[in-house]
Formats: sequence, structure tokens, C-alpha cells
Amino acid sequence: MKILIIHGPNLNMLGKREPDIYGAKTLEDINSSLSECAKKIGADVSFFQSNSEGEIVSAIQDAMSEFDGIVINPGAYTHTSVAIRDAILSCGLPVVEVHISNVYKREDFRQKSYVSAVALGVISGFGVNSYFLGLSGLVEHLKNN
Ligand code: CA2
Repeated sequence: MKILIIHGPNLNMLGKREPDIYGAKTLEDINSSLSECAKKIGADVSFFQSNSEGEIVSAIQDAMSEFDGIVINPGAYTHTSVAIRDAILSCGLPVVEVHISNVYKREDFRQKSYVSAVALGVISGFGVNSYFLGLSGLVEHLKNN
């Protein structure tokens, strides 16, 4: 079972800025823990990070032929991107939206997600554990369907 994990804009800065909100682990730390966790639950994960909306759209389109599902933290594009929503809808893969912070506890502009309505599920507020919860939820879903 192959899963693509997509990290959106600014998440390449994890562990380098704002550790109070986003934690002290770097993106490399998180990806390597996710690879370990994936092995234990019978999944094979690949990673993609981009600060560009178009590149994320292309990664979602390309995933159709290679992956069984996607875990995505769309970052700030969560709250703005109809293009990412449309790509998710048309790719037909199950997609889990994850957020490190609890976006519902934050500013009003973070309360709207263009992705949630086309996602299989949403996990928000568990720190970097949101990725692990999202991955295991997706893998469980794929095993049962
Ligand atoms: O909580 C999340 O995971 C977010 O997707 C993170 C986005 C934010 O715009 C969303 O509303 C919620 C921001 C990612 C910024 O990541 C940084 C990491 C370290 C230092 C600076 C920014």
C-alpha cells in the first residue's frame, strides 16, 4: 500500500521557527519517523513538500497512477485554494487532511478549509502526531475498503 504525504507551504521551516506553535521537530525528523511508523502498519510512504500551489496540484494529479491514498497538510493553502480542492476531488484517491495546530482555536481566517469537504477525514491539533493519526486512519480505511 503506497501513501503520498504532502507538506504544504512553510512546513520546510518546521523545527527552525515558531516551535511554540509547530514544535521542535524538523521536517526531516518527522518524515523519518513517519517512514518507520508506516513500515509497522504495512504501508510504504513517499514525501513531497512545496511552497507552490501549482506544484502541489501537480503532485496530487501525478499521485493517481502511483499511490493508494494521500495525507496532506496543505498549510495556508487550506484556507485559500480551490485549485487544491479540485485536484483532490478529481484524483479520486482517499485524502486525509492534517494540521499540527488546532486551527479551530486560532484566527477566524483559519476556520475555513477548502479541503475538508472533499477529504476522507480531518485531524487537527495533535502536534506532529496529527500526521501519524492521519496516516494510520488512512491505512486502516484502505485495508477495510
Ligand atoms: O497547523 C497546521 O498544520 C497548519 O496547516 C500550518 C500552516 C497554517 O497556515 C495553517 O493554518 C495550519 C502554517 C505552516 C507554517 O509552518 C511553519 C513551521 C515552522 C515555522 C514557521 C512556519
